[in-house]
Amino acid sequence: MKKNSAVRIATIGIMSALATGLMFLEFPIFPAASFLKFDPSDILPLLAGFIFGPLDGVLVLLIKDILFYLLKSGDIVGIAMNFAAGVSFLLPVIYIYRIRENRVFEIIGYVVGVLVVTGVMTVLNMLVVPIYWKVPFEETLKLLPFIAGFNAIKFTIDSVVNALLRERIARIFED
Ligand code: RBF
Repeated sequence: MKKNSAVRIATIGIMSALATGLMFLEFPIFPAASFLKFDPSDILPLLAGFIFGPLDGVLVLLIKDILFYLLKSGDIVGIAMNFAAGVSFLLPVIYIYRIRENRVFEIIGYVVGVLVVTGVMTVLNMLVVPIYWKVPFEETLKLLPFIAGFNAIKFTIDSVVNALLRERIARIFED
């Protein structure tokens, strides 16, 4: 797919703005770990990654997180965790899809992406939560099922929505 750079830059801008808006819909899934908030905004970086490439996906994610930090959150730790989760999901999905651009590799990508983000964020939370919330490590361990469950649910939903939308949206950009 050939992409003209003005279209690419404009689309990245629109996708970043839309993603920022979607992030405002955030809500907690588990009352026991209410700092973990679900929002559907990571679908846009993923779409950008499929259409333009992995680095453009990361760019949409970064712009979304910076804008959300400035407009609403003000919490650099939460934003950094959101970014870390987005990247550790997006990169495996896109790089696996690029091995063979077909439905099978797309699905393998989603499965590996969900496993990678769940593993990475579980470890990261074990390191960050005791410092961020000033709770002992044993208390943090009790949150482990919620942290793993949260990431698995969030990124499975993103995968399903992306799988349903991706081709229709990518078609708009075909020359
Ligand atoms: N977002 C994720 O998608 N996965 C995570 O594992 C995750 N862990 C977080 C841990 C802490 C301590 C905080 C403060 C936030 C975390 N977030 C995570 C981001 C959170 O869900 C939300 O998107 C941001 O806090 C912005 O409101």
